[in-house]
Amino acid sequence: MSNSANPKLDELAVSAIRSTCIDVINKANSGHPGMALGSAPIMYALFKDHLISDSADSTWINRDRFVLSAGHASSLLYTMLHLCGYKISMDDLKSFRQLGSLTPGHPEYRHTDGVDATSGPLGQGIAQAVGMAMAEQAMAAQYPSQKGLISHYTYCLCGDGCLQEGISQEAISLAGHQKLNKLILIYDANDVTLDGKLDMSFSEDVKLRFLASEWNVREVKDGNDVEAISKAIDKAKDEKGFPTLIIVHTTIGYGSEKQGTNKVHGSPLGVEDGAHAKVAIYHYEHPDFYIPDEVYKIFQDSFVKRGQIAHDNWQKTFKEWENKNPLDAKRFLLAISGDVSSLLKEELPLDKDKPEASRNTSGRYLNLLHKEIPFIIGGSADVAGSVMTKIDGGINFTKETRNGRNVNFGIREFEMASAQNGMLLHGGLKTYVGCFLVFSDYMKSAIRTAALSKLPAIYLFSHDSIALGEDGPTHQPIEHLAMLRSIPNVDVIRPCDPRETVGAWNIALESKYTPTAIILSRQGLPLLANSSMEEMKKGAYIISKEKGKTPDAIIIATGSEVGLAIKAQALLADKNVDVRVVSMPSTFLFDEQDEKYRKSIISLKKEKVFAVEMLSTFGWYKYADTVMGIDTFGTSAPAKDAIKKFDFTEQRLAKMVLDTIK
Ligand SMILES: Cc1ncc(C[n+]2csc(CCOP(=O)(O)OP(=O)(O)O)c2C)c(N)n1
Repeated sequence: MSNSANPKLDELAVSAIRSTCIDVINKANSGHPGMALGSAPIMYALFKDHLISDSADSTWINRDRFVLSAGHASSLLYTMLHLCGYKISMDDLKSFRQLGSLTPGHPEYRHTDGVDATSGPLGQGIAQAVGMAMAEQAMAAQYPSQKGLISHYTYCLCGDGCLQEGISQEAISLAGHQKLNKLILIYDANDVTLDGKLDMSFSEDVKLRFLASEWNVREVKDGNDVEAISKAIDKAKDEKGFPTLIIVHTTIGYGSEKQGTNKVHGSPLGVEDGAHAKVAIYHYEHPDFYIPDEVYKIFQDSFVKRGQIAHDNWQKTFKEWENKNPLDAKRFLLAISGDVSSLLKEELPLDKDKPEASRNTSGRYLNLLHKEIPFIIGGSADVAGSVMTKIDGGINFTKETRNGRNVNFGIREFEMASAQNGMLLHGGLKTYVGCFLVFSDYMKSAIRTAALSKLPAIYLFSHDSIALGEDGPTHQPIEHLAMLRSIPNVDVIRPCDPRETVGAWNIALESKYTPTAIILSRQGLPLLANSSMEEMKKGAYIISKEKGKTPDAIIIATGSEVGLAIKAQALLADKNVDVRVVSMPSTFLFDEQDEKYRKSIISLKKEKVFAVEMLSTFGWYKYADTVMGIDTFGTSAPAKDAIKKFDFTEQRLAKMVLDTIK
């Protein structure tokens, strides 16, 4: 319930928050005061009256989640976290946006205590919040023996910019369809963006749009009315059937002489305007960076106390439940730890006489994993039957069956990847998402956010080259591996056979801070004699050794091209050229090895090193002077004809080696 019983105190607190934001941004001479000043009453109402979280333990699994989708209003979030007792001191606020500070330009998960999600790329915060709300429902259903073990709200604050981004529509459409009634999105509607008035580029009826997407919509006319905002949140919490949007009409840069205009969106107010806003508008006559004790006390008596009590009660419930259900509790703690290594027991049978597409091996292994890991959940963007993310006899995750672990994300790749981020930010689940490699472009920014947030996301990307055939160049990936490999902290693994495919999955499952993209073929791959799950952990290894002491040349290959390289090796042997073939499923892991290991695998000068991959050559020149790849778009034809057109044969590779080393 709202407890905005003392309007005078509310006013003082909101003024203190606004004044601190002005000071923080003025001192940094950088930042975005517009939304911070406009939506201060929203954050005040939310943190004081509603949000349940323990600032003494910001990782408590059953806390309410809060995502500032409009990450540029970070000064406001940091100020709130400071007031609520998180590990952000006044000195941290004073070093806003400075090198090495705890208060970077936009909120960064794992960097600042209390920040539940990295945000700043507009729209992605909403998309991640949807994933968090899904995770809450999924986890709650996974432990039916204790009602309320997981039961919390997910709040998100967005601006006009977030709702203009296409990703927001994917996100709200999925949330509405999934009836995520514990998701509450608050919209700071100030009708101004960076370049000017919103109506220059946006005229849709947001309310109708959300209603059409199966949301409940509330509206607060006066963004300074703390009580009205708080009451709207109360009502949203009571909503049983749908997620809720609360539109709050605010004034950008409230208090500034430039309020209501884009001039206050992203420039500091400066000393004069700042002082005027504080004194004349907020009636707040205190030195810079001063917050009165009564304001701290408001948060001590509300947010802090409420969070501590809730956390203590939860711990008591957990202990009692643990005593009665030790096995369930063990699973719960394991799920939260994210460490599944003890669960990976069974081995997948691999057939040495029958080639198998790596997407199929992946699908078979995933089915096994679903049996072994009760908290693994995932799905695809409507290509489950093609990427093999279908679980035989699996239950779909729906409003009626929240225990389902098959997620139908719909054809919403960007949201799918962002929702996975949200699920991982929430914790307690192992996740994977899948689509065709060529559409990884749609997910790029979410993958980048996962990598930056150090989330162990798993992407299954199938149809990994022109060898997918008939669908043609729109569906044939070329530059995509180069793109994925270029993102820092993303492990791209392209397995060469069924064994490496299982190995890739295990690496992905054991990763704690790195997203993994597993690149899967549509065509069959034979089980290669010397492929190794153990060796591939080093990113690259010798899969087919030279005959003599030192090879004449080294061929590095990935995925389906490893088999091709081994065939070329045989052709070259007939010509008395002694070749080593290196399988390099992961350039990321290989680059992490020490120099001694790297030199033991690639032991020749670059002139004698060749790389082969049926995609862009971009990036391979780091290891090899000669690269056989494809730097144009593909073609629509049966796979064998497409491959023939690009002359992707062992004969060409052998000739390339022979011509070069002669
Ligand atoms: C994807 C993305 N595009 C562009 C930006 C740059 N940007 C930051 S804030 C902003 C305007 C946002 O407008 P609004 O949400 O109304 O925020 P307000 O002006 O109220 O602060 C833009 C374009 C961004 N952060 N993310």
